[in-house]
Amino acid sequence: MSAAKASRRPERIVHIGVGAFFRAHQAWYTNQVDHTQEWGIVGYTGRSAMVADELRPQDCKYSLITRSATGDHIDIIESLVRVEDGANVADLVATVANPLTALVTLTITEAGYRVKPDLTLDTADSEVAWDLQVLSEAVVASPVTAMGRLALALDARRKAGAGPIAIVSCDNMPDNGKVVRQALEGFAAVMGVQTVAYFQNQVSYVTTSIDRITPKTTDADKALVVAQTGWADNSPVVTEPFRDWVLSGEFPAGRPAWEEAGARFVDEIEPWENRKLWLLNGSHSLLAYAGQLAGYETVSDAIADAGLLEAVEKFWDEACEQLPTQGLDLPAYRAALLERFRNPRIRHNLAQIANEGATKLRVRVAPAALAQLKKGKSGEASAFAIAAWVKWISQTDNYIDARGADIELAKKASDSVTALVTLVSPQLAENAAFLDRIRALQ
Ligand code: CS2
Repeated sequence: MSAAKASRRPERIVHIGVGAFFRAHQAWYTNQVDHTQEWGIVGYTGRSAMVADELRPQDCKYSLITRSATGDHIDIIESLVRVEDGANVADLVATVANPLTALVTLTITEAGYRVKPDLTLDTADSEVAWDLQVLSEAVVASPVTAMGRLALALDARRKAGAGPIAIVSCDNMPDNGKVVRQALEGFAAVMGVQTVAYFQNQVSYVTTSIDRITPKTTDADKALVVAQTGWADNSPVVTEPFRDWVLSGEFPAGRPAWEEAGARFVDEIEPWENRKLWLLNGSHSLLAYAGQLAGYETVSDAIADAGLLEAVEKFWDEACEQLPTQGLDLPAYRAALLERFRNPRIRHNLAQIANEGATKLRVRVAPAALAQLKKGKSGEASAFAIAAWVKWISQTDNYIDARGADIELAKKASDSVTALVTLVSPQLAENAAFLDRIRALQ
């Protein structure tokens, strides 16, 4: 294990996927409530280790610029105490196996869980197949997927007798706790009965709905931090004032008092996660594709277009039909969303949101469409969102998607519309009228 930097906060939280969203959200909540400095976070990077190189020379501290429509507020976040390259699996294993560690949070993207549409581990994925070999000890090497690495680390915790632990997924997926559980159980199946029992009985899978719009940091943001604070921070993060975190599940080894910063602990999370996932993320994806096709670059530019605003409102109407009318205050939520999307000082690039469309649309847009079809309705507004993706992805090679190989195959199929919609939802692709709507919009 590499030498930990002397720090005031003990290492008690592990985070996998140190991106801007985590630094604006979970790290901010922890920083905000940890008055007694008991909760240090050790971060492991995702695909690129660049953020580790940026943060290490500054003891992992960084500036968080909270950007409202009228001004900026800068806080220094100190909850992150160490950042390691995610490929340093030995270090992750040692940190998770440390009895002081109480929880692991994850932002590894929707595609990072490597599950099939039925949410079980995708053993046909070549990297998952490799990790299964590693974890069954058929080959001596390190796992390469985030879930495979976590499975190895949790098993080391079991062997060390370090006690129970909570895993908290902070990715935009319905029932993300269950997704983690099923992915880990898929790996545990080749790791022995004691591992299976530990994953079932000693690991708590917390489900969460997370929300804070976090655009990419620009050079101008870095310059702003120097001008306002005098500190040449290598790695500031920009975010909006709004933030929300709803959690459901147990923390057997304790947790920071995140509720003091507004996090909500609930028994029934589904309505909250659907409200956020369908209304915010669904319309984000609609704007990402339809907005780029119309020549816009950012969310605030796209939502200023009357036609796109109408498309978003109609999509919200369809999605709201599937949400409970009581307790969610949907009109106020929609009004607040419009205000957030319109924040002219947040440059949230549509291209950034467009990444991983096949997986995102499956959870953000397909559920509303399927529910409409089930009621005998047309699902017109959801079809518009999916049609925008089909059109956009058919016209570009410049996209990021873990399912890129399948997308390219689908694009070459004789009926490419059906093939592409199948990637989003096989069930939707069985509905001829829905497909016709999508074709009409190509
Ligand atoms: C966005 C989200 O990039 C995307 O897919 O829809 O990152 C969105 O900004 C966050 O979920 C907001 O909480």
